[in-house]
Amino acid sequence: MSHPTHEGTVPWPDDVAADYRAKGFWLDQPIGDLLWQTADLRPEDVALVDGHIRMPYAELTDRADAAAGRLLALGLEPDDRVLVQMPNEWQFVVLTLACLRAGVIPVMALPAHRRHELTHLAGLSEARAVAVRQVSRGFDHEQLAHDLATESPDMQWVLATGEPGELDPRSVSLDQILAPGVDRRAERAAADGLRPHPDSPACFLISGGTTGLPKLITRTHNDYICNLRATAATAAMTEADVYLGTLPSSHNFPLACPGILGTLLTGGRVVMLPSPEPSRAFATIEQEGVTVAAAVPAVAQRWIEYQQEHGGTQTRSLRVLQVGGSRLPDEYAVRIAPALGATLQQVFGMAEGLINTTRLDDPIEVITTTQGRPVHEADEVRILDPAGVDLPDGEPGSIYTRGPYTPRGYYRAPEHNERAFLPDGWYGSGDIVVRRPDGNLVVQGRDKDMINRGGEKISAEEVEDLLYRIEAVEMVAAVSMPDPVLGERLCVYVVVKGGRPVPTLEEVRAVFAAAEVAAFKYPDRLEILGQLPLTKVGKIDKRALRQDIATRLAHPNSTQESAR
Ligand code: OOB
Repeated sequence: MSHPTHEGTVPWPDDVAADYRAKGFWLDQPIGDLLWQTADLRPEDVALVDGHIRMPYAELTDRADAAAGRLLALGLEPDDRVLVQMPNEWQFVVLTLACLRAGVIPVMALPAHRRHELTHLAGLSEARAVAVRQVSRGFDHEQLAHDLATESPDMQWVLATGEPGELDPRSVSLDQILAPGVDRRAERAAADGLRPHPDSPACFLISGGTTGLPKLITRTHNDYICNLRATAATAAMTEADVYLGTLPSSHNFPLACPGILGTLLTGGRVVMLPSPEPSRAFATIEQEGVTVAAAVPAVAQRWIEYQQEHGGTQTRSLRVLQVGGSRLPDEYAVRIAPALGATLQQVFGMAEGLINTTRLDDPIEVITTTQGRPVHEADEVRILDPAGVDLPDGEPGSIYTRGPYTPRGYYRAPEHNERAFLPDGWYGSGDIVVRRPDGNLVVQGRDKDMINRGGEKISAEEVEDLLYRIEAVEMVAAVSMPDPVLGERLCVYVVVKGGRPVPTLEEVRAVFAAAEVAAFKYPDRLEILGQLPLTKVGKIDKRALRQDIATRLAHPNSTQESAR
């Protein structure tokens, strides 16, 4: 099958791609084809649950096909991008499937993103439409979407749930787009005929990012199917499974590891919940007979504590609890099975590709102390020292990877690609990892300048750039500080220009709010220093600062500004 050339993406080399095809790792089918095959086998079975809505497979695929047709009728074309920012609700799933059918590419913005991030993502992807829930958690997404459309030269449509606003002629009712079809057979036939190229992007994911604003990651139909099938296999998914989607669905983990798409591909059922708050999550698990759920460590921790406080058997149906996104402390790992009655599956993954998991039948020691091993036989992993030399098992080093679902570069980011990828396509995630002789990986730290705040990734550079907008700021450094709940929080060190008033944490946070930045990037703590410590080569010594804040937290009687 010939390659389409997708400007801005970095293809796998031809010989590697041919090998992946020959071995059946790439099926050369669009995701829609496979998913619709699964759906056709069980039209009456409930595919998607959201509150009182219970949508059978037939209705899900009908709506998605009708929606695919309506998106194209609007004027969108295959390969056009739609910036999608929606909460966990059935509309997100139908819209995503419609895009996959039509070959329109969803750009998976996070619900927490605000003008700062969305403007960047819209510009970089040249999005022609934006899709939002009108108002979510008290925030007027529709208004912001209209502002984006006004400012972004490519953006022609604002798709919003609810009655189309009278704001301007670009408004389109997302409810109407996602409504049931009128002529089922015709809409199905039309969508069947679209079949996006399997090497074309199925979606754009957002990178956690270490430099400035987030990068876009193009995931092709071929690579994403490979990701879905491998992660569904390691979670032993079957059509009897009921998956609970509580993490924001646009993250790779709940979307595709196996997540929403992997569950649907297996013929199981997806239950959408807007938040992982324990009382509601537990009630839903019980009511819907949820068998598989995914959580970040902070959520798993809350679930364990809630269960221990309230007792009962609400989570009885839960077969697997996947935990990933940041390091799960071993002391919590051992408590999951006894408290929740589910097998823990640690997941060390990245939007850039490689997914590692523990296996359900692994010894308990592996499950509770490691982050597992690659899910696919063709995943390649190397652990390198700072000079780029391969390290033996047992020695910590930087992890590099290649494989059938790990793209070879970020979208339109040649300079950044030079830093993040080795010349022969190995992606360096910036995690410091030990590979044990049994092949399992243990994540020990990172050498990337990022803060992992409960699974949400914050680029230190992005935060520092924002801080320099403050007049009085002479020098800054953003570092992680340990936190018992989120694992890490964001601490900023600031040197103030001589004679200028020292800003408070509230003032700093107000600057971030005024810049309309996602709230998880607001600093949690501010430390003022006369000067920042430097390394021998004259760079800011962040290791010393992390040590400093850890010491201050351990001895909390120093004068400081804290958000907590
Ligand atoms: C997931 O994806 P991203 O793209 O938000 O973040 C990737 C980074 C990794 O490079 C690593 O630094 C960290 O998140 N991470 C973990 C981890 N899982 C992810 N660090 C320690 N232990 C873990 N278990 O976070 C993601 C994507 C797919 C599945 C699961 C997580």
